[in-house]
Amino acid sequence: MNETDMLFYGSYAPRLKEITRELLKKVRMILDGISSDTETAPAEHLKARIKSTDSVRDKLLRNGYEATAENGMHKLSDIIGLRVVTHFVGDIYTVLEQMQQDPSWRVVLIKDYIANPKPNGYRSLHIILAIPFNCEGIDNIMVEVQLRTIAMDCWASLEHQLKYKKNIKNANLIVDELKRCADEMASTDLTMQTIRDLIQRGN
Ligand code: 0O2
Repeated sequence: MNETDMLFYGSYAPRLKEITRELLKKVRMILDGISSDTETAPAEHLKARIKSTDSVRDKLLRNGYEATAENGMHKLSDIIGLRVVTHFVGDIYTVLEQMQQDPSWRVVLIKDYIANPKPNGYRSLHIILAIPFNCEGIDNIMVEVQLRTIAMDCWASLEHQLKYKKNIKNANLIVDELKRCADEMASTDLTMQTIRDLIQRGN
């Protein structure tokens, strides 16, 4: 959290940082548990972020709310966001299963953009969790956990960069090409999963 974010979040800031640390620890434990059960690490990496002031303000204004930290805490479900990047598609559902069983939170919503990709080709599985906040009169906050493979993460990261390039010529062509890349990467993900299954079964 930079200085602008500290000022924006004010008295919520210390608790937000504390919860983010706790969540990272908890999810790391879940990933380690899967690793020791299956003898393969499900995640390539795990990271967390507290939403930037600009991003909170944009989202609140877009949804017709005043751009305050208090509204952010009450109206947004991704002030805290975690991202688990897995090796294989199957790992995503293994992690989901473990997260659904954990008593530290309540699973509020699952958005499966892998089974149902967004029209632009975006794929990931989003879990919205309700986590005890117990600070400044707020009992619970929502947290968004994004689960995606390395290939999905690669596509999302490149698409995110390109989206912010202004004055793109042939925008329709670019959209079509990005969608084609997303579909090709999804197809590769499935092939990699099949190869892993074959290896694990001993061919
Ligand atoms: P950041 O930088 O991650 O904070 P909305 O955000 O209003 O469109 P909703 O329902 O809140 O919709 O969330 P949604 O669409 O389920 O997921 C929001 C987050 O998923 C985004 O966060 C991105 O991180 C990611 N995401 C969703 N769609 C796309 C996409 O088409 N391309 C890429 N690269 N990422 C996507 P934020 O808030 O945009 O930003």
